[in-house]
Amino acid sequence: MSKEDLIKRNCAEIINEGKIKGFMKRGFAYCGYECSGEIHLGHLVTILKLLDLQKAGIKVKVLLADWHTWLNQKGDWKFVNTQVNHWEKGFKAFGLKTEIIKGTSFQKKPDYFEDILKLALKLTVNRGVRAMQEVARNIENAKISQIIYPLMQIEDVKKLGINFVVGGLDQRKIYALGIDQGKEIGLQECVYLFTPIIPSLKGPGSKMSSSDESSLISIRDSKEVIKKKIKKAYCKKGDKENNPLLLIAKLIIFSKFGKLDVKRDDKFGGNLNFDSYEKLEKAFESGKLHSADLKQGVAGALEKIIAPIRMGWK
Ligand code: STL
Repeated sequence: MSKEDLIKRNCAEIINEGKIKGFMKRGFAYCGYECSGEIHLGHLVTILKLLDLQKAGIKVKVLLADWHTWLNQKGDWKFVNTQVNHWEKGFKAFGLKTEIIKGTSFQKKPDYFEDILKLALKLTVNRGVRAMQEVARNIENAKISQIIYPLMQIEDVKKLGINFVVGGLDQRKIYALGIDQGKEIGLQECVYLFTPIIPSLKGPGSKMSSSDESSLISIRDSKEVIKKKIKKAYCKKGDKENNPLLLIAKLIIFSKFGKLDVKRDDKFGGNLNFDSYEKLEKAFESGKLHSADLKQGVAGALEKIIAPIRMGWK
């Protein structure tokens, strides 16, 4: 796979795709994270995208957005600081060669704040709230802090000198604000790489979310817990759009290993080895691959991915 294809693979949407080549020689990539709750497979999708960028020769930064976490009402500073320490340990365990930056380490400068106010002057309250629709806690009672939040996210891109912005598709409306109003603060041009959202293990309607333990698989889950959660997961034949296991296979397992092996008893036709996601999807759709076997294969591969991270964490 070419470096450009590596950067582009598995994205739900790319903005400014034509600029990828130009930025490849000198670009920086980043992804920001609120630090609260478990690091789960949804986060792993963006981390693997950062790894793709790193393999393509691009320098990577991870932002632990402590101030954003606090602004989004996730907890007080005692909570946020404890979480940031956890998350830092987690990220170190991934093997990303990255600079890990705490938001408050650069966001407290006067010129950062001045840019926030320049953006605030141009953006309606309405649009600010809409941008936060998929991210904000308790959006029905949005606090002013939660519309300051997206403005800061845009300014982060400027201050960190980023050319490749990585985020889940739920971040799209926030960065779109920056694309529209970035000229107010002299925001540089960027490639935006949005990754798909992994649905909840419980099935359609919600995403894998740090605030719902049964929706997610955490990088701290034991082998047994992974097995148990996968066994219970939504996996309806014929519904390939909302199937969390297929998406986990595509975005995480194939991204990491390029294959998926399913152990199966001889009396059910013996082991299956898939060397592309497309083949796996076809086999599942046609009924050749049974839900229980898909689950066993996914659980086994996830344990291989998570075991070293879990170990590194301790
Ligand atoms: C969430 C959940 C999550 C990540 C984020 C938000 C992203 C936050 C962020 C903050 C500042 C930035 C970039 C991203 O500059 O997993 O609710």
